[in-house]
This record gives sequence, C-alpha cells and structure tokens, in this order.
Amino acid sequence: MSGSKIAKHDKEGKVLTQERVKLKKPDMYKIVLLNDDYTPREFVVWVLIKVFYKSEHESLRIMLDAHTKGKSMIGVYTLDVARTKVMQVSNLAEQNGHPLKCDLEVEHGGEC
Ligand code: TYC
Repeated sequence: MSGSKIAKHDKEGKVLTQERVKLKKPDMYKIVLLNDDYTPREFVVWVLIKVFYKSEHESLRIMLDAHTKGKSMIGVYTLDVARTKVMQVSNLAEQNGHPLKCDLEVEHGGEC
C-alpha cells in the first residue's frame, strides 16, 4: 500500500490535505498439479474432488491434462489457502504411498 497527498482548500482558503491511499490486491497463487508415472489416475481424481471440491468431470479433465502435458492448473487461491491445499495433497499422497505433488506459482496482484 502506498499513499500520496492531495491538497484542497476550505471556504476560508485554508489548505486541507488528505492522504490518498492506494490499495494493492493481494498476490494470488496458482496451484499446479504435476504428473508422475506412479500415482493411480483414480487417486488423482479422488484428491481433486476431496481437497479442491472439483466435480468428477472437472477432476478427470485436470488429471488427464496433467497426465498428457506434464502439469495442469487446478486453481488460484490466496497464499494461506494454497499452502494448506498443497499440504493436504502431500499428506494424502504420503499416507497412501503415492508420489503425487503440486506446485505453487505466484500471480502478482495489481492495483484495485
Ligand atoms: N501418470 C499417472 C499414471 O499414468 C497418472 C497421473 C495423472 C499422475 C496426473 C499424476 O498429476 C497426475 N498412472
């Protein structure tokens, strides 16, 4: 956030200053699903439904996109939410013995 001063005059000619506050949108984070050769397709679809609340149809589309291209964008979230979801994916993968991973990519927020 940064500010600049704007000056106005009141009825008696006195100078009034006012702070103009520039708001910046928070940075957002893309969660990217990474392909690997070992995680079963059904497990990937299940994780997308459970962690990201995607429909079965959309989960299948994202899984196949990662499978064929190497990675696929799942969605864009604030940092806290993105970190939590990436952690949930890692935990579920580890508990089930799969190497499934997601990455975070920053999207810089512009001015409001
Ligand atoms: N490539 C995996 C397989 O053939 C399936 C898979 C898809 C794994 C997407 C990870 O992000 C992924 N079993």
